[in-house]
Amino acid sequence: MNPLKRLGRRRASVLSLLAVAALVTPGAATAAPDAVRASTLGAQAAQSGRYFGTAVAAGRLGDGTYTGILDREFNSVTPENEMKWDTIERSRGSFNFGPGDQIANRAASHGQRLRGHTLVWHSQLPSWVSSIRDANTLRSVMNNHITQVMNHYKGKVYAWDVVNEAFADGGSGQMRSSVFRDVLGTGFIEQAFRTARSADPAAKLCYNDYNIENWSDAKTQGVYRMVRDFKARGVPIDCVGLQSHFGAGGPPSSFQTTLSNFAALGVDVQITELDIAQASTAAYANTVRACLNVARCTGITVWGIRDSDSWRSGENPLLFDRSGTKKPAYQSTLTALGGSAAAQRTGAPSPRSATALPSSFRWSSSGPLVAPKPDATHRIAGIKDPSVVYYNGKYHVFASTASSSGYNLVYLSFSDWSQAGSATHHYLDRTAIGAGYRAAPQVFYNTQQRLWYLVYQTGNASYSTNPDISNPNGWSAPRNFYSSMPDIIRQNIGNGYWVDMWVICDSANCYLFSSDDNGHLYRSQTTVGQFPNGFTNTVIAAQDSKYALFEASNVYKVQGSNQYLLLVEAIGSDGRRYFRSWTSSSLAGSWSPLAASESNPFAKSSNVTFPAGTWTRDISHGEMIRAGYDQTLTIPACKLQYLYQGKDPNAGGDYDNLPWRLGLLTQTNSTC
Ligand code: 9MR
Repeated sequence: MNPLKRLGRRRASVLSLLAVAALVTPGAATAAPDAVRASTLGAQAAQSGRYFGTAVAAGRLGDGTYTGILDREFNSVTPENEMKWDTIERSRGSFNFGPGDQIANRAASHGQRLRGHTLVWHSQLPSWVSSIRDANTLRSVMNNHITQVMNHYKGKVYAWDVVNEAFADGGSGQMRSSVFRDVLGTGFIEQAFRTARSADPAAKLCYNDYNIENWSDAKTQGVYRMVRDFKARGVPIDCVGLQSHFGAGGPPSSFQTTLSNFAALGVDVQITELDIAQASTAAYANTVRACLNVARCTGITVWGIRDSDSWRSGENPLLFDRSGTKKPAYQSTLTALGGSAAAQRTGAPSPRSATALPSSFRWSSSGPLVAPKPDATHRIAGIKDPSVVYYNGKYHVFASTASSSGYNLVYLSFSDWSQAGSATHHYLDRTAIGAGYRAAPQVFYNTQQRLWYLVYQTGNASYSTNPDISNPNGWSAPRNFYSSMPDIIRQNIGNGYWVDMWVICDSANCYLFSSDDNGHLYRSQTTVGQFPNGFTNTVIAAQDSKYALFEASNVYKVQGSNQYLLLVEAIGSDGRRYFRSWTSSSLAGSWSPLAASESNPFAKSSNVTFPAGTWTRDISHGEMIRAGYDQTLTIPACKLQYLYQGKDPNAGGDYDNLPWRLGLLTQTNSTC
């Protein structure tokens, strides 16, 4: 938003809005990015550089139906039991590599990669090991086992589950009791990883566990702390395996967050033992999408081929039925692996409609969570236009600071919303971003460039970059996306203002949206490779009357679906701010109304309850809490949360001096 334009704006009265018609998209929709659709799981996963694997049982390799599917569909293999301690070293010092070799050699001759599973595990452990009570003996037994097995499979195993399932279920967040922990202490994991690195420096070393998929679980947090500690101290670890044995609902809604947060520590993440009770199409697709949305999620392994091969066969959790026929979940998995581009290109209906957004919304609002913190040199009246990502265990919020003397930016971070009010405000005018007019920030991580971007308005569309989001002093000086205002905007802006720049990328292109406070939403585009340069082809992406399509547009990818969501802030007939919403199957496509009218708004005081007291009638400029933090701006389909600006309904006077505060909406009518 522009500081020069606001006097009297909130008093504007607005004629009734023709809000239900689809927004106009001049010209033909741009073709979806090209992708060649593959017909098998492995080949489709390979298009994004990932593998799709399965657990294999040596005892089934004589079954032609089994091997037929194995060789057709999968490009990675994990021995289900054949590399476990009770098979390989049943008695001390006597190694039996036969069944493991059978799988390893077969995988090599079929061009499938091999995950080694597993070196140190409390289960399927012979009693001669679990009865050792002397630490020196156990240490040398463990180190010898790791070294012998890794030496034997050197060059054949791409990644090893060095330690499996060492953490306890429940609320402790601690390691479970096992002979290794009880005799060697909690340092046994570090010891195992160090031994593994020296045995085969080329293999990726993973920690593998179950029930670590839900981000807030104590077990997840315990494993996260361990990996963070290993990375901080230089203990060798390359990957975390999330087994992902899911119930019928599929992955928890935080699954992608968990994958991203582990990945952000500097490790690969892999889904290592996927199976889902009853194998719903949506649950499988959601799992795949979460992985595809995280650059360092390098592969997915299902824990068996046919339902009859599964350790949970009573729950029919796999992709092929007992006769080896593809189940519906096979198709949704294949489609999800192809990403949205393939589905758009073929025009196929989304098999993931179960995760689509509802067509009306209800919300509950917090009280004001963040207020301005003026100091001697920052006379601030309002905090506005928040942008937020959850990264590395913290919310990182960027916002405009406003007063009648001008606008600039502020950064704060906190680990949960109860601490938002007490967080330190870092004024970004003290950094290379500099003083002067900067407003309406948007933050995301560019995974290709490994850089954070802060997009904001300066009169032009500007950005700064930073390798470390938590370091406010790391931002570069502003640079402009455009050399000057694009012609089409100059021709349509009238008496409006060029505001609220927003960047979102799919796998091929990045798009820059902006508003003109005159009923137009603009869109420019460049390729992912050229970003942040090369924004051209500016078009009117949507238009309506001035107050019906005012400003503060947001565009997101909806997780687990082919939907993009557009929100635009409007001014209602009561003069108050609210949001309208549309969806599209393509960022360059035309937008269809979702909850797009004053009587069925996306978010307005009329569909928000205020259990802590009605502190605002405006639901104004803000951002969704995302499922990740990268340039795809992916949001969950369920239990949406929206950080917004609101203000005392009785406040008046100079628009720039209004007492804006930040509050959080939580969706109350989520159906999933
Ligand atoms: O699928 C495996 C099954 O055949 C074995 O009987 C079982 C023994 O514990 O192990 C199963 O695989 C497990 C894997 O090795 C580790 N994570 C949990 C898996 C399912 O129990």
